[in-house]
Amino acid sequence: MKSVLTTRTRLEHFYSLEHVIDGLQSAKKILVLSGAGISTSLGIPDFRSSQGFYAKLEHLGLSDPQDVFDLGIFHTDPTVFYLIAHMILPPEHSFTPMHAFIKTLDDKGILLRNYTQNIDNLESNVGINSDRVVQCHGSFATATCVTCKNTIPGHEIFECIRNKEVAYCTKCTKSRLALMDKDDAYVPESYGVMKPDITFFGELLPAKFHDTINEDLHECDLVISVGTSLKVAPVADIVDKVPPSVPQILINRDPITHCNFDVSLLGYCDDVAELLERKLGWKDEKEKSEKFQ
Ligand code: CNA
Repeated sequence: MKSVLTTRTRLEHFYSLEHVIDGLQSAKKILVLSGAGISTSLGIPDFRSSQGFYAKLEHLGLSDPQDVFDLGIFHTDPTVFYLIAHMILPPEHSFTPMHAFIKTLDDKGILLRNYTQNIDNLESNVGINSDRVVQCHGSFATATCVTCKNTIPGHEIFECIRNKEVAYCTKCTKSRLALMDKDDAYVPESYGVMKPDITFFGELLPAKFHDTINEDLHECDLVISVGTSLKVAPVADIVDKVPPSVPQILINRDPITHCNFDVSLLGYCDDVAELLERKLGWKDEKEKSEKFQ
């Protein structure tokens, strides 16, 4: 395993891996902040790594790779999004060992909430209780027509995404064609276009985020940030709002220097998940229960 254990002492909650294990054993309300790094082992690129999505977009000549997720640009030219969305299309039934670790926290009744910045909906694939998950940037689970607001299951537009074709609303087809037939009618580029319900730049975060975050910050007794560069607000701001008495752990491939964690477990998060499950005895528990099933 490539993992390195580094500790940056904030309030001296943790010094070593053993302290992390003790912390996990005694915690009752764990808040998990997750990001793209927990899904990269399934081949979904993250955004900011050297092999990440933004690096892959350089050839498109966009002034800013974030333009792909800009609401204004989507409305004027939805092809920008539909040309590249296949690169981050989630697998429909998979999840990673780190997702399974978070699900174990839920099964043990010690997951207060998983605030995920991911849009791949893998929290649902692994079966984390939906009440315990806040998909802060929405997800591919559903898609909505920008014109008539008809919402459909996200997988219904996956074929268009794979074919790099714009997906249109079936309910709006008639009116769109009728408009296009009129010589002098202005038909907006996004008329009847289906937009996956992921939060674009320029859109509000889902209400659930605002409904739960303040109380969760008050209640949590341990925070784990995992697979995230913590560069996108407001999720990135959560770590600064955690009460100083609450210990914070980072699990990430790259160090994060702009936030204060009590301990950073640096390495591939699936390896760290496995290490923690082994040290906590959860791996043995799982194997035993599988044997008796
Ligand atoms: P980011 O800024 O790309 O950062 C990812 C972080 O994960 C980096 O610090 C990496 O070091 C780390 N990392 C990458 N692979 C691993 C690994 N195997 N183990 C441990 N750490 C790893 O992504 P953020 O999530 O911080 O940024 C928020 C964006 C990313 C949100 O708006 C998401 O919608 C968006 N995003 C989501 C997905 C997805 O849903 N899977 C994919 C790509 C981007």
